[in-house]
Amino acid sequence: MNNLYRIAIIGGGKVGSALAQRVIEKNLAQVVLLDVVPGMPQGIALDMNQAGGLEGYERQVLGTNDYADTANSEIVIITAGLPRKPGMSRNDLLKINGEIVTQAAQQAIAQSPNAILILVTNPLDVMTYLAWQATQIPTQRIMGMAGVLDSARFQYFIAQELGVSIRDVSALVLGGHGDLMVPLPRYSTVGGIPITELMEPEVIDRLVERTRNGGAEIVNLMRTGGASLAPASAICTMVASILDNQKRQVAAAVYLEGQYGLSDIFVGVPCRLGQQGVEKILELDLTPEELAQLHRSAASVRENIQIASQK
Ligand code: TXD
Repeated sequence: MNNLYRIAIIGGGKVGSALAQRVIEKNLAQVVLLDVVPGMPQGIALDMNQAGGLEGYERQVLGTNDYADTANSEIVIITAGLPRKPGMSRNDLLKINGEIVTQAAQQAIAQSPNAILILVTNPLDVMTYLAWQATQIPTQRIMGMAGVLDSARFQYFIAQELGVSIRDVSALVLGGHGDLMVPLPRYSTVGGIPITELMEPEVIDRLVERTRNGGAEIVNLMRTGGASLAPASAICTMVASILDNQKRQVAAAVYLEGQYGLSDIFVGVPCRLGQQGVEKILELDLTPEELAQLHRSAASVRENIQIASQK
């Protein structure tokens, strides 16, 4: 693998900084960490670079407030955004983060016109659509991270419930990254055996519900801020698959043009990730109920795109 790859992370908050750490610890790429807060990404970078000798990594993080430093990145990951503050409605947040993400995507792509863009900021599927509209980059080169994380959460809950090694569990979650996401028990397995053959339906329903509320459960426990470690691992999995051309088959928010009866929308479905970005979208033979759930989730994404796009 060419170790001189360069990735840019826009937004050096909890997820952005955790991702920077994952990427350099795996020696995957040089990292440029950009944030609007002066000094903050520079401080994080210095702190992480000083651990290089102890952890044994040679890649470094460059902290910056200037997009020029992100030039010629192979991948740009956008985690920039504001959390919801008291008195701010969901719709207000939608518009504010929409503006942040739109500007971040435009400025980053201006510096790295051939980059692959991975969106992370919530509401994820909506932000991915807005970033695509703002940059007009080919749809193969833009995607949102949610399915890998949601599937990892489902995977963990299944392993815990059955008391089996998490390594033998493979789980699949489709749809938008919200409480209408669509965990798919039929396609979730332990050592190749679908969990529908290993657990009672009520137990599966409980795990599905917990997966849907996976992010909120952590926010409720932590009270300030939310998940960052598993999200960073999920993004890092996508980054590694792209840089290393691994062709991992994962769920990600990708642009649909008729698949699953959906068009002109980004929503989570299984796809293969390699050097070209989204190299293949897989269309599963869903049951009418599963398909209806996916359409419900997509309808809510579409509604939010409209709200975010209103001036
Ligand atoms: O599955 C998923 N997609 C997610 C998404 C999993 C976890 C977190 N998810 C979302 O990612 C979350 O709801 C947020 O929208 C983002 C980032 O989460 P994080 O926990 O890292 O938020 P922070 O710590 O508030 O960091 C956001 C940073 C912060 O440092 C701001 O100063 C910065 O974004 N920020 C900006 N950077 C650059 N440019 C602009 N305009 C900007 N505005 C804010």
